[in-house]
Amino acid sequence: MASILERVTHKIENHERLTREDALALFQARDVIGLGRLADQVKRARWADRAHFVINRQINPSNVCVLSCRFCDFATKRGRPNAYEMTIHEIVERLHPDLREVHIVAGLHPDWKWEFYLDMFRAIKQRVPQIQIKAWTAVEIDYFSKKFRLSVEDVLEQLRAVGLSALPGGGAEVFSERVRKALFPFKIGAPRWLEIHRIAHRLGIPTNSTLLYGHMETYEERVDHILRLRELQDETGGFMSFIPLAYQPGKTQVVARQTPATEDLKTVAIARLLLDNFPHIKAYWVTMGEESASVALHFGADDIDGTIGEERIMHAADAASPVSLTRGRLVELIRETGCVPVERDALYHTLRVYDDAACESPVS
Ligand code: V47
Repeated sequence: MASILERVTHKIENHERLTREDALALFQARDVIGLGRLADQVKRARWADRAHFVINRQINPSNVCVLSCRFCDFATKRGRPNAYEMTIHEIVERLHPDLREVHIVAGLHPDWKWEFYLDMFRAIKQRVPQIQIKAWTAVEIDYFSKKFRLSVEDVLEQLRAVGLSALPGGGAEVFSERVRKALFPFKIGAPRWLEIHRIAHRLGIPTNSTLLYGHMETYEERVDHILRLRELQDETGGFMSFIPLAYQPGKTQVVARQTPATEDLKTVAIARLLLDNFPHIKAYWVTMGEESASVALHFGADDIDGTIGEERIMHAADAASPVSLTRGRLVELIRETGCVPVERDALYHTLRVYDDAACESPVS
């Protein structure tokens, strides 16, 4: 009988879609290298040897949050020693003219007014007019809608009017009611997360998607999550990328340690094979680490995110990665894998292809 890899290879060659059963069998397959090779072929058919990155800055304006999700080491309450809140001035002074993307995600702040969020974007655009703002997860959009009594459409349209370009993919965690009840019972679940992304896509706002894995979810739950994203993408076509986020256990005691590299690489590869309608699979170096992220570029990923500058969510959970990488390091990291670095903007427009190593001057 043919192995699962042979069966899946046959399906891919015949442009047949992979099923839930295929994906579950791939998670059990022992031939991780063969799986990676197959995902790499699929990636190469789309992107050849290109690998994307972005000159970006992450800003997490506050960790004060009305929720207290069990898996999260970032959120806290006002008055606690680790609580912080940035002013608009403090946000804006983190930006510089070379940036193409600012990625903003925070806690669900109990007191900030709607005008504060709008003024934040106005000030960002005033400081760096060409920057693209990728901000607020579906969880935050839902919170704004309820707190400020606006429809989701109004929230998104008003944010777009002051500079929003795209939504990040966070807040999805894992689309399992079982896990939600255990780890984030007061956060929106799958139907609302998907609905908000559907609305964004309908309004022409592209979005990303994530999966938080490596805690208490099963392979079935991981696969169901990815398939629900595939289903919405069939309907709207509005997702740019899928980002598997390896859980950083921090001090939460949800699990003892982070998933091993093989698990991260399998998840990237299976996502690339299942998500035949997604342009990009991102190996997020902050959670995977630079080493696994670079190997992931041979396991189906075509993107490694960006310079970041500062990251507080994963680092509150003791992520071992640095908080920032330079453009030069990202270019080098991609080149070391044999891929061609492609600098992109937040919407994946190509800005520069680093295809001539010989005439490259050192990049900062
Ligand atoms: O929703 C929280 C996750 C997400 C931990 O769209 C954790 O390009 C691992 O939205 N270990 C927010 N993950 C991050 C996010 C994101 C990140 C990178 C790229 C993009 C993009 C979006 O971070 C949350 C949650 O799922 N998270 N705590 C943790 N300890």
